[in-house]
Amino acid sequence: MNKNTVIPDLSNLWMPFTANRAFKHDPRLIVGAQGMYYTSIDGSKILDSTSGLWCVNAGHGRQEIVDALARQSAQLDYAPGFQMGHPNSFRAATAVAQLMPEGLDRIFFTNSGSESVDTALKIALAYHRARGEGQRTRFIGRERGYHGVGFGGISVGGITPNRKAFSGALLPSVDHLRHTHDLSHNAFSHGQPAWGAHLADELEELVSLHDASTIAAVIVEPMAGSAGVLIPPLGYLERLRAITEKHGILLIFDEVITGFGRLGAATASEFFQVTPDIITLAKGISNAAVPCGAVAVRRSVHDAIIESVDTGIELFHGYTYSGHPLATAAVLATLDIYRREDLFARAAVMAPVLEKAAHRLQDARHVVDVRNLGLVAGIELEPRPGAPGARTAEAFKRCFDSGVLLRYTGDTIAVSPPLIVEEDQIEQLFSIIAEVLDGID
Ligand code: PXG
Repeated sequence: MNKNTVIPDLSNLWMPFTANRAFKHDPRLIVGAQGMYYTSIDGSKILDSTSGLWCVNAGHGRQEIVDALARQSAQLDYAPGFQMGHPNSFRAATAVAQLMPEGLDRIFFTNSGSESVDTALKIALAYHRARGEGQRTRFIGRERGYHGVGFGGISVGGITPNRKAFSGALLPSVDHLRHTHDLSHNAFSHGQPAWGAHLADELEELVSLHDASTIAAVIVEPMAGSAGVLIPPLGYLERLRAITEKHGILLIFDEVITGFGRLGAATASEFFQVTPDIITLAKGISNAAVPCGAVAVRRSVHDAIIESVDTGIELFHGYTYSGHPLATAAVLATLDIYRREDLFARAAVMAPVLEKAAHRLQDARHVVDVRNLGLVAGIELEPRPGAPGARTAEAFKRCFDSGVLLRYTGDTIAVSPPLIVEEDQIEQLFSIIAEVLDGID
C-alpha cells in the first residue's frame, strides 16, 4: 500500500482555524495536486475552486516552480538577510515592484499575509515618527475586515470571533469604519454595487472625533475576501483615498488576496485605479509553493524613513526568513509564469464566464445573494434558523464528496479558482453547487 493512503495518527497536530474534533472524527486528507485538481487520500480528484486558500493562482504543481526550488535548494539553502543579501532577493523585489502601481516600488519581504500587515502598520508608525509626527499612532480598520492573525492584524481587523478571546490585549488606538455589505440595497449585484460610496464619508466623522493628527493609517481590503466576498461600492475606495490624502493619513490596501491577478489585473489598486500608499501582499506572490509575503511601499514613505537616520539601521524590523532564497526563487518563477501566460488578462477574460455561471444560482435553494468581481464569486445562503453557518458547512462537505473543494465563511460560499480555470470547469463547479444546495435543508 502506498504510504500516502495510510491515515496517520491525527492527535498531535493542533489544526489552524479548524473544528479539530469534528475534523479528526471525519478527516479529509489531500495527498497530491496538479493543475486545477487535488487528489484526496482515497485517490479521488477534487476540483479546486478556491486556489487552495486564495493562493495557488497559477494552478498546482507548476514544473517551472518545482525546478526553480530544486535548483535553489541545491545552490543556496539559506543566507542571512540582515546586513547581508543574496542576488535573488533583490531580483524578486524588482520583479514585484514592476507589478505594483507607479510609485510603490520599495519592497519589504515577509513570510505571510499576517506578517505583511504587521510590517505595514509598523512602517506607517515609523513614517510619521520620522517626519516629526510621532503622535499619529491610531489605526482605522473596518468591520468584517480580515488582516491575518497577528495582534496588529486582529486589532485592525473586524471579525468578531477572531478578536473576542484576545480582546483585552488588542492594540489600544484603533477605530473601525462600518462595512459596506447591505443586501437590502445590493443583493444580486453584478460587479461593484451601485449603493454605498457614502459609507466612506464615515472616515471624515472618525477624523473629526479623533483629530487627523492622531491617525497614522487606514487599512482596508479593497475587496474583502475572508469575511465573505464584500465588494466595494462604486466610488467608495476613491472617497477613502481622497479623505486620507486630505488629512495626511496613509492608506494601506491589504491585497493579500487581490494581489497577483485575482481581479484580472496585477493588483486591485490597478483594477480600481485607486493607489494607496502601502500594499500588503502574500499568497499568489509565490503561488503558495513556499510561504512568502511582501509589503510594497510608496517610495516617498520609504525615503522618509531611510533618510531620517544618518547612519545605521533605519527600520528595526525584519524576519529571519525575509527574502528567503527558496521563497524568492518561487516568487521569480511564479511571476515569470504570470507574465508568460498573461494570466491576469486571462482572469479578466474568464471573469464574465464566472459571473454568468454564478448568477445562475440566483434561483437556487437557500440563496439570498450572489455577488462577483474578477475571478471571485460569493454565494450567500439564508442561515438555517438557530444554526448560522450550518448550511454552508454541509454544502462544503457534500461538494467535497462530489469532487469540488469550496471555501465558506459564515453563510457565504466563496469561489476563487486558479486563473488557469477552463470554462467547462466553471460550469461543472456551479452545477455541483446548485445540485448540492438543492439536496440540503
Ligand atoms: N490579509 C488578508 C486580506 C487575507 O485574506 C491575511 C491577511 C493573512 O495572511 P496569512 O498568510 O497570515 O494567513 C489574509 C489571509 C479564507 C481564508 O478562507 C483567507 C485567508 C487565510 C485563510 C483562509 O477566506 N486570508
